[in-house]
Amino acid sequence: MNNRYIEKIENRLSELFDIDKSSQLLNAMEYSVTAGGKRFRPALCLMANSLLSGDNTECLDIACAIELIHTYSLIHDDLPAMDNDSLRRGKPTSHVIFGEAGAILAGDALLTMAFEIMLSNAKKYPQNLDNHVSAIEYIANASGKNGMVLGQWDDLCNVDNAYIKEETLRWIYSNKTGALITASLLSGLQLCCPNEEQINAVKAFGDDLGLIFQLTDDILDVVGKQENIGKTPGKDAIQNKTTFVSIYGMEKTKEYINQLADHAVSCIKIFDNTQDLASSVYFLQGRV
Ligand code: GRG
Repeated sequence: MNNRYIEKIENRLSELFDIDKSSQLLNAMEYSVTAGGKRFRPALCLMANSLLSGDNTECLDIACAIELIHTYSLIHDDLPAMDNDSLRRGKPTSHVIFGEAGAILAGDALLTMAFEIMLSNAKKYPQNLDNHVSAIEYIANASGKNGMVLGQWDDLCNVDNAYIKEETLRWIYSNKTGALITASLLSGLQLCCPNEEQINAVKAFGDDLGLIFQLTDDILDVVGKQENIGKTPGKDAIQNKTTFVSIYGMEKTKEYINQLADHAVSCIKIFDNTQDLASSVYFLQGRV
């Protein structure tokens, strides 16, 4: 992953939390945001923006808002009512530190803050307002009942179900994980007023990348070490979940990742400067 993007994201996230934290709520929000995520989704947003624009200034708050949404989803996913985990990003999970109610509220407030930031940012660019609205729409659609929350819902129905069909699994993955990854890319691109061909190319790339992301996550759940993945490994087996690895085995899953990776990179050939996006694919491949 390109450090140039990560640095911009980290600096802006620090600025966004450089506010009065007399309320413990703000501390709880900041705790999870600064706990050390890879910043994969916001980096994708800036990389897609860079396909058609040299300067990410207009896009940076959208990228950071995506990271806040992603962080809220991790806080809620770790709750006892969901995945019930006590480790995330190598640190105790939010509810371990702030209690269950505290973690729920920190997640709620991060989700809302994301939209506050994107709307305030949009107002700074009245000449490009329509594209900002479309970018926010991509993110809203991918985060809620048409995307991540729906995927999480269906995924919870997959607990203790070792025999779900591949088709159902793909549906869960594309909503739970893929939707926000694709929306991260499309929102960044959208600010540059892309044509239909460019949108379709980035969407196809995002759909492959989202699946690669989830498949590598499935593999890491089996072979990853807690100190490297920052969370408890082996959860899928404990919860008796169907995954690609449980259906096809490790080697076939890796082969499929490589096929998807080749296809993803070929989808964006219509752009001149695809090194950064291609490197995001290689980064995921290199994790397993
Ligand atoms: C609770 C609404 C709600 C949604 C939860 C994110 C999610 C949906 C579930 C997390 C479970 C999981 C392991 C999903 C697979 C993909 C994923 C989101 C992994 C974590 O993302 P990374 O690896 O984490 O980008 P960092 O910490 O680096 O940001």
